[in-house]
Amino acid sequence: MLYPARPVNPQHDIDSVQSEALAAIAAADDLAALEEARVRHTGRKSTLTSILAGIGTLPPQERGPVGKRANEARKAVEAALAGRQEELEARELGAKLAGETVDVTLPGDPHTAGALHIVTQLWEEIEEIFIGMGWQIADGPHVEDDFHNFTALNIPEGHPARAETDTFFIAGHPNAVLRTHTSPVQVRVMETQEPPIYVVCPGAVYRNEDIDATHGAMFHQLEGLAVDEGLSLGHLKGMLQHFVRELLGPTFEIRLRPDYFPFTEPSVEVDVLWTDRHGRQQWLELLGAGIVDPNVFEFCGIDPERWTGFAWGMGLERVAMLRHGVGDLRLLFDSDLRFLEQFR
Ligand code: 2NL
Repeated sequence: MLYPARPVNPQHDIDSVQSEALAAIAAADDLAALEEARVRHTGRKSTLTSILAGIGTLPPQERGPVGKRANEARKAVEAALAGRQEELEARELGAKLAGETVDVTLPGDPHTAGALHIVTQLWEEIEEIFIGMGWQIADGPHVEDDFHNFTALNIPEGHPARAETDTFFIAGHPNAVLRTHTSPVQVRVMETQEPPIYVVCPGAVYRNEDIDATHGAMFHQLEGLAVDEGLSLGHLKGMLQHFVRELLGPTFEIRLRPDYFPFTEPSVEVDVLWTDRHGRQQWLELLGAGIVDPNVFEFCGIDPERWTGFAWGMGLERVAMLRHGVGDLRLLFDSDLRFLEQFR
C-alpha cells in the first residue's frame, strides 16, 4: 500500500529528528518501551518516514543531499534500535535466568527408606506360598454377625467356646461382634462359592483380653480352608509340610498331635521342630488344624455327604515372634523405630 507523501519542510532539521529518536531509543528501559519508540520514530506516521517519502517532491537540486542525509539518519536509528533490542533482550534473559537459579549445594530432602512390619512381611510371604499352590486369598467384614462368627462354626449359643473367647460386642447391636477369628470369611466363601474351594484368609481379629507379653486385644490370624472330594488328614499334613518348608527352610520337620476345636473333627495341633540360637531343639506349636466338621458344611449350604474339607488357623504375631526371637508381643505394637528398624 502506498501512502501519499506529506509536504516536507526542506529546512526540516534531520539532525534533531535523528537525535530525538536516538535519545528515545537509549531511554527505552524494556522491550515494550523500545517497540513504542520504534513505532513513534520510524513508523508510518513518523517524521523520518514522511521526510523520506517526500524527497521526490523536493526541488531537484535538494533531492540528493536531503535524501542522503535522511537515509543516514534512518540507518543510524535502525542500528540504534537493533543494538538496544539486543541489550534489552540480554538483560531480560539474564533476569529470567537469575530468577531460576538452582543452588546445587543445598542439602536434598531426606529420603529414608521404610520397611514392612514383620507381621506384614510374614503375611505377604505366606500369601505368596499359597498363591504358588493355586489358592485364592479372601477377606471379609471385621464387624461380624453372631451366625458367621459363631453359629456357622458349630459354636451354638451356650457353647463354652463362646465364653472362652472374650468377644467385643457392639453396644446397642446385640447381634454384632468384632470377629474373634477369620473363620467367618471362610464361611462367607462357602456360602457364595461352589466347591472345590482352596482359600486363605488373613487379617486382624479382636479379643477382649488383658494385654501382656503374649496377648493383645487385636492381632492377626491367617486361616485356610480346602473343600474338595476325598480330602483327608494326609492331604492336610502333606500340604502343611510343604508350606512349612517353603516358609522356614527345606529341613524343617512338623508333627501332628490331637487337639480340640468346635469346627473340626478330628482336630490337631501342628508343631515344628525348632532349633534355637544355642542349637537346642524343641517342638513348638505352630498352628491348629483339622478336618471340617460336617455341621459346619450344613450351616454353609455345602453337602457333607459329597464334600470333605480341611482347615487350619495360625496367629501371625506368634510365628513372627518365634522367627525373629522376639519375647514380648507388645514390641510389635509400640511403633518404636529402634525396634522396628532392626527388621529392614
Ligand atoms: C488356631 C486354630 C483353626 C480352623 C481354625 C476353620 C474354619 C472353618 C471351618 C473349619 Cl470355616 N475350621 N478354621 C480350623 C482349625 C483350627 O485355628 O489355633 N488358630 C490360631
